Amino acid sequence: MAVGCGDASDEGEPWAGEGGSTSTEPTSDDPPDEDPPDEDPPDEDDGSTGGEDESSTGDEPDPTDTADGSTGDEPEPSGLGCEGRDDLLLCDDFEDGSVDGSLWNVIEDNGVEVSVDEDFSYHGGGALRISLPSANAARGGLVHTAAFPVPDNHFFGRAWFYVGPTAPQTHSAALAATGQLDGAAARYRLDSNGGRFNSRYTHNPTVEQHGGLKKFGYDVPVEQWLCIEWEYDGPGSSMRYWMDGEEVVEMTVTAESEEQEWVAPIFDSFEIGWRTYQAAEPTDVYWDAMALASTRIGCE
Ligand SMILES: [Ca+2]
Repeated sequence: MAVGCGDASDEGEPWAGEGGSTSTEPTSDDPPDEDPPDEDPPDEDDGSTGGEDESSTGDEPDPTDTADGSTGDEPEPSGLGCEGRDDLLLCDDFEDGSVDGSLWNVIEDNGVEVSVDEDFSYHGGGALRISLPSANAARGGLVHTAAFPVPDNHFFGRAWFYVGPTAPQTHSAALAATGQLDGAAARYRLDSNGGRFNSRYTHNPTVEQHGGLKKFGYDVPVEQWLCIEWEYDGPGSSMRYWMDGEEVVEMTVTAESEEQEWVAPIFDSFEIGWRTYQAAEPTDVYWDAMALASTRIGCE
């Protein structure tokens, strides 16, 4: 069962996830080699005091930011299924046996296979599976546009994540919300480097740091399900993540926390999947019980 707030009018529309509807080619601000392998060495295990990458993120976020009511309260369990969830902007529990083409455009670049696995899931009897070969710029995922723009350009997300048998150690991207800002794609993302999740912002005209601005982090668990929640607040230039229900404050971005504001575009698409900018060991990434909403959704 999968539901979206939009109708199916976007079905069949060319994938517009990378910089609007102009092209399906990689955009200039996000080439496959955007990050060299040594940009975020795997041994970087201290995101709060890391190397040059952290130079723009010296302001530790105020943990009290989590108590602002709209984002910090633990939601009441509302179930993981999508049946009847008209309160959500988008919901897919991958229970239909295949990818719902009315909601998603599928990306399979450089040998990646995207499918619904009915034998392995967190919830119910199906999950999205991204089978990654060892290849540069391997990219598999789903892009949704119909729910965008979202109210107030501000949304929350929730999805259950699994990777195995290994977690890619090279630079990878898992989630991305994209829009146009001053004529170029700007993205709020969840990436990983050296097996560690990080908040990420890319907008080539204004971000000089190679590979984008980033804040570490959270160790990517291997062969275990992880509930990932996120908040992308455009007007607030704010990004938050929760892992298994706990906010990862090291990854929290606000307009006040950064030397350079992470100016959000008007989000026009959302991508979930996995892409490796450099070759990693072959592995599988799974996503299940994903949803987008205007309020925090919760893990169960
Ligand atoms: Ca499922």
